[in-house]
Amino acid sequence: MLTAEEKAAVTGFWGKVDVDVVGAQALGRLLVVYPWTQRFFQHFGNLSSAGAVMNNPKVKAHGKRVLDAFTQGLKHLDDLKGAFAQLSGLHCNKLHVNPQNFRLLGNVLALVVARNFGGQFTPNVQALFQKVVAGVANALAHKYH
Ligand code: HEG
Repeated sequence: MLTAEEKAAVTGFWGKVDVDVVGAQALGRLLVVYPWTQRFFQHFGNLSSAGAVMNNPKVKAHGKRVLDAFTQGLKHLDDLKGAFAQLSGLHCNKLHVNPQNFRLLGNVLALVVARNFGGQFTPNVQALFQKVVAGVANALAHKYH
């Protein structure tokens, strides 16, 4: 999917990203901008307004968890399907998350990263990052049946 040089550019950039902050913001914004995604997180408590979502500690913690898994996946850019096979099965069989949502999250993530790391998120890295989030979304959707 990516050359060795491209992989180094993406992972080098990602190393500068504060995963806790970006994860919390990305999941929060997903829930605010695409409110139907809240149905999967009813048990997270107060999601009644944008402010409530963005400050919800469970949203923050889960955003970090999601991005930690995403970060792990970046170590396997040549085998994203293998890296995300188990999580794909879980999201399909147990969580029943529509895989379209992985693409939405990927887009929101790119926006949040651009906002927080604009200067370093050069057009070259942005293009590579788009490929990576698309690859991750694809891999997470792979075990759906
Ligand atoms: Mg998912 C749980 C990763 C997108 C809804 N997600 C999890 C877990 C991980 C994870 C690591 C914990 C699994 C476990 O319990 O062992 N999620 C993950 C990634 C991505 C993603 C890497 C995309 C990059 N998830 C995603 C999206 C939705 C969603 C888009 C819904 C809109 N995930 C979801 C739910 C749970 C997890 C509802 C269970 C949360 C809980 O009840 O604690």
